[in-house]
Amino acid sequence: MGFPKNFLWGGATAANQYEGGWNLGGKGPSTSDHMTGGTVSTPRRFTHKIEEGTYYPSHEAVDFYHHHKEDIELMGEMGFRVFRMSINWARIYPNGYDETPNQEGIDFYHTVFKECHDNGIEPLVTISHYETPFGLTEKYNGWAGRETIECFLRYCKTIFTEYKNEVKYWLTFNEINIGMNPFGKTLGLGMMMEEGDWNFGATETKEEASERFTALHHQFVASAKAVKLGHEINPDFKIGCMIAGSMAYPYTCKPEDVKKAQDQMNMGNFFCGDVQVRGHYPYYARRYFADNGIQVRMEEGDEELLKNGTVDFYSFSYYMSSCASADPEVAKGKGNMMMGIQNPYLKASDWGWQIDPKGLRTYLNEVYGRYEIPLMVVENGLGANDVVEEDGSIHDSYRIDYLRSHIEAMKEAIEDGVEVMGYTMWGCVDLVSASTGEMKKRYGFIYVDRDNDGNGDMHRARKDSFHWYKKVIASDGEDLA
Ligand code: BGP
Repeated sequence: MGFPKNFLWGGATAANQYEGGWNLGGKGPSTSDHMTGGTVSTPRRFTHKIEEGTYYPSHEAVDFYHHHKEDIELMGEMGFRVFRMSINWARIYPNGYDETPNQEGIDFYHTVFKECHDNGIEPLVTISHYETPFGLTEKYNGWAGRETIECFLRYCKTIFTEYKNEVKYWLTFNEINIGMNPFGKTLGLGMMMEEGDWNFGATETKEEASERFTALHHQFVASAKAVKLGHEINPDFKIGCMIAGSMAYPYTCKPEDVKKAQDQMNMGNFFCGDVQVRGHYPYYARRYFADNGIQVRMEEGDEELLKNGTVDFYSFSYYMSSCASADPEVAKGKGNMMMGIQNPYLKASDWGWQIDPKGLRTYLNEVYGRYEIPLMVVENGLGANDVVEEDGSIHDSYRIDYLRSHIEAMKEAIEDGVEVMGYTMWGCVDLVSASTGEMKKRYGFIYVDRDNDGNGDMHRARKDSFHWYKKVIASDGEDLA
């Protein structure tokens, strides 16, 4: 009972929010490098050209590029067994479509992986985490172009070969189901978006929706081919999918609400996992596409490819849950990427994300029951506004409470019989928020001196949660006090 001894405890980051050095060492720009800063009330803007005098938080982010040694040592001090990070695709292939890789980029990650191993940490690498090279966006409209599949495969071949003895765990696309929403078309699918505010409530025509689902189909094919290729290069590789876990409850027990919640779970949560784990489109796709006039451009042989490239494990992010109602009048939550209806039984974070640890246990059971393959929680955490005391200490008891309750729920799920491989808390070092572009929305065990406008000397500091998590890992999840 309890957490297995080999449980992969650790933390997670993504290059676009963490690494910086956006134009150093031969790196090209990615879609994220074209997103300006924002706040919970002011949306981020997407610009086609990099505007002089405008602040783009990913450009320096929190400068892992120059702080990797220090950060990985701090992770080692906490006892991390795994560190989830992403390789910045445009650091390896600056335009995405280049014929040859950038050696300086390749060397950078060799250094990082060596530091991980020197500190007893196994890297878990996300191959694409909101980092489509901007060159591909301009040339092929990102993943809407079928050519992007081959560019991605070339990139995968390079990194799988280079790092085959340094990295064992891989994820193909971060939160691939962000592409199920119009707001995910640029960040997730690398498609060109009109200049202007990033709009979470964006609507689209049937043609645009067809283009988006075609782009997503290309990612499914690319993911399947990558899994197959990875296993050929090193049969010990474990390659997973990564889903934005969204638990939707019926707002009432009215049968209409129950059906609405089921639809929301299918289209919002299960669709992509169904393709990547089972190797074919789910049965409900046909009706959804027909009802919405969506036509996906598929080629002969694609079905076979999907079947032959199913993932080894299912990973997901989990932050909150939401409700579904058939009544359009029921109030919507605010400031929430998934835009669910508020649950009267739950409290929300300062950014409107509804905190629901028990939902994590339900979610784990739900997904394990569906697929019966190992699961991994690769993102979970609380974005909060931390206060630095005069003596430099940071007392983040609210974060400890959040994490404790979710770890307890995960433990219950393990005792229910669910196979969970590991847990990487999101944003273990403070980093840029994906939805709002802020620094103020902090997740870390490790504080970084950097604010929303790019001020600060980037020094690192241990928060109270740092010492707490160290105890959690040392006790294999037994000491959560
Ligand atoms: C997920 C992303 C991460 C991360 C996290 C927290 O959607 O995979 O990149 O940012 O959410 O979200 P935010 O940064 O908006 O608080």
